[in-house]
Amino acid sequence: MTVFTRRALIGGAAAGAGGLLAGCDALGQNEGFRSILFRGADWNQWTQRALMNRSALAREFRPDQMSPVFRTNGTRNPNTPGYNAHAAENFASWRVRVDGLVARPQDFTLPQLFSMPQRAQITRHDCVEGWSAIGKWQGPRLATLLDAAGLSDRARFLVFHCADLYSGGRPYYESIDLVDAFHPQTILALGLNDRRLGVGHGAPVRLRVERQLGYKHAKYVERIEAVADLSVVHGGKGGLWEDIADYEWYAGI
Ligand SMILES: Nc1nc2c(c(=O)[nH]1)N[C@H]1C(S)=C(S)[C@@H](COP(=O)(O)O)O[C@H]1N2
Ligand SMILES: [Mo]
Repeated sequence: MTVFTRRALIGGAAAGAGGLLAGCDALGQNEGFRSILFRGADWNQWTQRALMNRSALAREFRPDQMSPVFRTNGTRNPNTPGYNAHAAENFASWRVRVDGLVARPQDFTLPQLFSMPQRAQITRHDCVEGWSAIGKWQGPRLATLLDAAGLSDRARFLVFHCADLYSGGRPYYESIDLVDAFHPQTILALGLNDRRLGVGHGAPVRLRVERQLGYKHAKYVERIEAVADLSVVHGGKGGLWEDIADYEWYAGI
């Protein structure tokens, strides 16, 4: 399949409105404008989807463009007894369970995840709290696990259940649709900047879903559940922040 960049797609598909859209695309590179564009009432999800080819790759950067420091945000250490026990043995018995609407529910060990074909990508992480960082992420594609587990044709979303708890004992969780799940840059990252993922960044495994804002990139992933409908999971809006703080479920960038 040919993958077009967003710029090429817009340039080709909307030649008549070229000036306007070219200007839009340039503005789209600007952080402030982008957050207005993608959260504003005039530009709903339909407009975003119409303008963007969702299989296009997120921009990848050169090694010399990597941020000297990659911030941590949200939970920096789950600090539960269970997580601390895993950390104490360097996550040797951590498992990622894949279940729900799959033919072969199963647990993946870290050695299994490391032995799958790995993808490495230098991308920019954009957090809604107003910071960005460029880092190199490495790990197997989510698609590899989903193929091994045999995703049911009733599955529509993947829910990522995390090891950290927020106030009231709410676990962090997030979800994505199948377009993002099978996107070539969607990986379960085991490494950041050529090292094993640290606790602050979601050790031992976190999602990278490069066409989405930071909060979609679930850290401390211990279970991936395939579902037909998000309304049955926790508060029903597909993620912790969606449930408790009205964040958009679709956070495409
Ligand atoms: N499990 C879990 N995943 C999470 C969060 C969190 O608090 N818990 N925070 C999210 C937010 S808002 C951001 S910006 C990124 C931060 O990733 P980093 O700490 O590696 O920079 O993780 C996301 N994934
Ligand atoms: Mo964030």
